Amino acid sequence: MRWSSALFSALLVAGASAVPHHSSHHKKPTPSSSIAVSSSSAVVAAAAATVSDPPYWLADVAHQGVAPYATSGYTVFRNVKDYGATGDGTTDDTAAIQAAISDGDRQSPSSEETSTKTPAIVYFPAGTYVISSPIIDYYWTQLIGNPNSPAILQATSNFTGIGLIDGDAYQNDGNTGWTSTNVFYRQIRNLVIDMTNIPGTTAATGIHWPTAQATSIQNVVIHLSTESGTQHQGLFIENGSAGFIGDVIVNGGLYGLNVGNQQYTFRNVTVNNAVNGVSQIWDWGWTYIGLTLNNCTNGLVFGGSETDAEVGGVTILDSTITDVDTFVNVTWSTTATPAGANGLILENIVLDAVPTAVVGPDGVELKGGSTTIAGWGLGHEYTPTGPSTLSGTYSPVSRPTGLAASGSTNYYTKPKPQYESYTTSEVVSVRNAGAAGDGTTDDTDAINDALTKAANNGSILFFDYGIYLVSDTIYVPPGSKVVGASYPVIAASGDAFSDISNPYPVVQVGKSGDKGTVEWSDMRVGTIGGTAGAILIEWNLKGDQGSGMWDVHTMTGGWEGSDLQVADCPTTASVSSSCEAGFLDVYITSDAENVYLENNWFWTADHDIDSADNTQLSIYTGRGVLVEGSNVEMWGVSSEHHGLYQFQFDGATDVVGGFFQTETPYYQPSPDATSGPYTSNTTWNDPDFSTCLKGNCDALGLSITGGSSSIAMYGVGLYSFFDNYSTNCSDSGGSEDCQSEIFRITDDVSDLNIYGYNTVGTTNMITINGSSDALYSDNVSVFPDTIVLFSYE
Ligand SMILES: *[C@@H]1O[C@H](CO)[C@@H](O)[C@H](O)[C@H]1NC(C)=O
Ligand SMILES: *[C@@H]1O[C@H](CO)[C@@H](O)[C@H](O)[C@H]1NC(C)=O
Ligand SMILES: *[C@@H]1O[C@H](CO)[C@@H](O)[C@H](O)[C@H]1NC(C)=O
Ligand SMILES: *[C@@H]1O[C@H](CO)[C@@H](O)[C@H](O)[C@H]1NC(C)=O
Ligand SMILES: *[C@@H]1O[C@H](CO)[C@@H](O)[C@H](O)[C@H]1NC(C)=O
Ligand SMILES: *[C@@H]1O[C@H](CO)[C@@H](O)[C@H](O)[C@H]1NC(C)=O
Ligand SMILES: *[C@@H]1O[C@H](CO)[C@@H](O)[C@H](O)[C@H]1NC(C)=O
Ligand SMILES: *[C@@H]1O[C@H](CO)[C@@H](O)[C@H](O)[C@H]1NC(C)=O
Ligand SMILES: *[C@@H]1O[C@H](CO)[C@@H](O)[C@H](O)[C@H]1NC(C)=O
Ligand SMILES: *[C@@H]1O[C@H](CO)[C@@H](O)[C@H](O)[C@H]1NC(C)=O
Ligand SMILES: CC(=O)N[C@H]1CO[C@H](CO)[C@@H](O)[C@@H]1O
Repeated sequence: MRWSSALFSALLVAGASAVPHHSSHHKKPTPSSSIAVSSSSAVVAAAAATVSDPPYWLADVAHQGVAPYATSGYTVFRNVKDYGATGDGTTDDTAAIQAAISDGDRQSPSSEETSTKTPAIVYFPAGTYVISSPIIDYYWTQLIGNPNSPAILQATSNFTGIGLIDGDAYQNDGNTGWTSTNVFYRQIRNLVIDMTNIPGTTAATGIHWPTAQATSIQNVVIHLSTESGTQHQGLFIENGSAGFIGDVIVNGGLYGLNVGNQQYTFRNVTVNNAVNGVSQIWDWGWTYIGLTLNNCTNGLVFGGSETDAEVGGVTILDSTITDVDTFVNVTWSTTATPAGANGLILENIVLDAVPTAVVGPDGVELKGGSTTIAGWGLGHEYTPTGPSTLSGTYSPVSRPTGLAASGSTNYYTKPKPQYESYTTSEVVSVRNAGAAGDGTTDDTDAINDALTKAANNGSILFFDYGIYLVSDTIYVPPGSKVVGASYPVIAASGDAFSDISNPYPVVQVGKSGDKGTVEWSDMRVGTIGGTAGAILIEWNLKGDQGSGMWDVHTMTGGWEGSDLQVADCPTTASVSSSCEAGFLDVYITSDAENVYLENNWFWTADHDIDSADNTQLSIYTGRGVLVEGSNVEMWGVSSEHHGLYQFQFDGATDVVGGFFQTETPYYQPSPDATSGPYTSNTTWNDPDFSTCLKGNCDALGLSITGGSSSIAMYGVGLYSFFDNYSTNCSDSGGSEDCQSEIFRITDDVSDLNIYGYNTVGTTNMITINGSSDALYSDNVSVFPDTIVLFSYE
């Protein structure tokens, strides 16, 4: 996430005069060229009558969140009506909403400061809120409406600015307030954004969202002008390292989505009646699952050009395209440069009245019609018959029944549960159950007791915001529904977790043999001080389909109260046990079945969020995510800065997911994966680093071993930016030798398919049984190196 080299050759910014022009070969309309306000085209909606706010437990429960490191009396939960917003459809509520967001000692984009100390939920009761200028989002903020009657945020006809909600506002110096790749822990959900009062000829943006990991937009509808010549756009993302967006609908506009970012996972996003469904400005990789485009002129259009690619790759699966002239317009051609860029994967796509499926500089690449695309792609492929160029059909994997949606050819997916029909009597507050959440009191017993009681009577166990210190394992029994307010943290501390030779779980979801369902959302698990033996999340549950974690993250170090900050673990210090803070982040054991992960970021801090300048630090953890179980889905999952590997699949079966994103620790190879503090242990089937390919022996991004079978990954990015804190090895046009290898297959792995595979700073892209299978230099792409399809039988 923190990556600060100026490496993009071109990015474009459209939609508001406030934004300076970046040099760009994309020509997008700007207000100066397109303002032509026509009152006849402005549809001014009649003022909505004030609507009552139906019950919603999250709004109706007692609000007892405590942020231990904020100023005293700091309020976590803010109802915009308590700050004077009316939601009456006529009063301008902009200032009142902004007051609700900014109240307290919070970090605004103009401060350029990041902070874990001042979390907030800003709640919008049902109603229509008139908005005349952008709502400026602050750090660590969740903007949440009522799922039973989502609030409408309605732009005035003379609204100006980039985004009715601006997630990272441009400042006077021409830059966004925060470095987009450091914008973590944000959420927008259950809102309707209505831009239709703004004349179509005026550029307008629903949400401006240049963000990074652990961010999401869910259950949001954006209405844009459908007038001829409309200049509206729904989502505008020009930068960042994200992230997840799901269950979003955009109606109208020049662009439904105008988006560029290192990587993203979009699940169940619909664009209706736009000129361009998706403008893919730039990316390294991107996963769309469940994309629906209806009645658009162009479906998805690649940025860049045949001679100057901007798109590394796009993977689209389980999608439905209807009444669209051209589904995908690529910049790929047989002679396009760089040769490895412009990857495209289309799998299980239903076309209805789509004359052209794929077009590019060479003309029509795939005809359309009313048909289903089983599997089709463009780019470099590596299959058991060797490397070649894919430009046509491929045989899609046969999907395991355990991963299929019932009665459908699609993969099973499940939005984050919001329990919208629950009443407050079905919610148990962990604070009421005796937990203090103050970062110092031992809350182990109170939490364990509350979990058992809530699971026994079917209640939600609600974690009001807090830092919940635990000294022993938290056991989450079958039947649990656990929800946090603005990502409270369960933080492991003490002797039980400190022995590197006796790894010990912090949160244990089910014990061996437990069956049932667990749903867990909007929380973090972390550690305090030296906790070399901590397994942050251990999942043993033999679950029902739909058991899982949504927006549950690990955060090891880099936050106030963790005792793992800059003063504790500076990059200049030698390795010491006080900065060894995790044995393994997530362990999905061989007992586990049916585990659904969506939007999870398993992070060992590379910098201190609560330091003034996001100062880098060196915290040592062993392993990222170890999967031994079966029927595992992972949509939008990142694992970063663990010493031995980020993801290992060991004897795992029937796994699907994407986008998988990783980063190697910045301190490596000083020390590297052979020299600790965590070293390869055969008990844990760790990768054997005695056999590294020549060059740096750094942590693997992805290891697949131990007889794993039936694994399909739709979008993977394994990044190694640093070598002993220098980016020289990954700089654009550089040597790509931060490490020698990053993805290993060992043992009798079978039925492995990887689509849209990217690496950064790595000489050998794939290692099979100790031999290199693919060199970066053969697959040079935009910034990363890209292989569009890798299959291994
Ligand atoms: C995008 O973000 C990167 C990394 O944070 C930064 O270096 C770059 O300047 C940004 N680009 C623009 C156009 O803002
Ligand atoms: C926007 O229009 C409203 C009424 O339609 C008016 O009160 C307000 O002054 C206008 N704002 C600007 C900035 O022109
Ligand atoms: C997709 O999102 C819409 C709301 O935007 C929701 O009604 C629908 O159930 C979702 N579909 C799936 C498959 O999750
Ligand atoms: C298709 O989209 C256009 C432009 O937004 C709109 O005018 C038209 O009504 C839409 N057609 C249908 C059938 O919805
Ligand atoms: C595809 O995009 C190119 C470049 O923007 C454009 O010139 C061409 O007309 C587009 N093709 C179609 C069929 O829309
Ligand atoms: C469930 O148990 C908790 C804790 O004992 C109690 O506070 C709550 O009222 C119970 N809820 C129901 C619906 O029985
Ligand atoms: C390997 O792991 C086991 C079990 O966690 C532990 O007992 C043993 O000490 C470890 N070995 C080394 C060399 O760290
Ligand atoms: C890593 O960088 C530091 C600071 O530049 C330097 O002192 C150290 O020798 C380097 N280590 C290695 C192994 O190159
Ligand atoms: C990185 O490259 C720059 C420019 O070539 C050079 O000055 C610097 O010493 C290099 N840093 C390291 C750590 O090699
Ligand atoms: C890798 O080794 C395994 C045995 O451990 C073997 O089954 C497999 O065929 C080998 N793969 C290749 C490509 O050599
Ligand atoms: C497998 C494959 O297509 N390799 C190509 C990689 O890119 C170089 C140029 O960048 C080509 O020469 C290779 O043929």
